[in-house]
Amino acid sequence: MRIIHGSPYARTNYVIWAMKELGLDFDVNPVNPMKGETRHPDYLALNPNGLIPTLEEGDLILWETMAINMYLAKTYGDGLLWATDPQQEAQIMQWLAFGHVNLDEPAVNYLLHLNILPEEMRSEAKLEEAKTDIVPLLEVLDGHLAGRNYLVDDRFTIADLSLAAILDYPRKAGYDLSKYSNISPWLTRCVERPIRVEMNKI
Ligand SMILES: N[C@@H](CCC(=O)N[C@@H](CS)C(=O)NCC(=O)O)C(=O)O
Repeated sequence: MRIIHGSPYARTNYVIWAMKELGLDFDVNPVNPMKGETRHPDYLALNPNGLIPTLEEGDLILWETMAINMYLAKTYGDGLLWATDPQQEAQIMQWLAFGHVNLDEPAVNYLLHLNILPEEMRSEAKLEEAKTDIVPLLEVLDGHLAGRNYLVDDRFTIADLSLAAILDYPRKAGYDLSKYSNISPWLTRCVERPIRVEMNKI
């Protein structure tokens, strides 16, 4: 039995996309941080950080989105979302770290202060900071994608999935990526995958 604990609209969404691409069966146990459900003792017993998502797969309890997606891709994605060549594997990990450690923070802060947080908690200064902080990261990504269809090995891997998932929310919220001439077609290529199109209908 595989259970993903979280909210389909938060970072949990990155994991759900990966599981769907890999054709894995799973249940979603809804955990809503806005209702304090991440602070419930039962949830803290799974993830002492009080954050979503958490993957439960048999005896395995795993948190941190990047670790979960690496585990899923590596275990079930050979030839699909992962790589067998150690150098390509390292490049996938490089882009995952870039996405989850660097890019995710300003992307999420942009959304939080644009429209997700209750109005009284939003900050114009933090919104502007997120917009500024994301620019050099987008420039790095755009530069790498010049002349490439995908981040590693010119095929869709967990690195593309994770970075596209991170950027898909700002894109849908109106963040203008059009000036990044390589990111724009790459992101379209990723989010127009049939599984993602289905997910975006919900
Ligand atoms: N580094 C963690 C971050 C997880 C995280 O911040 N999750 C958010 C929702 S997307 C959360 O649980 N927030 C609840 C809170 O901050 O109390 C990961 O990537 O899994």
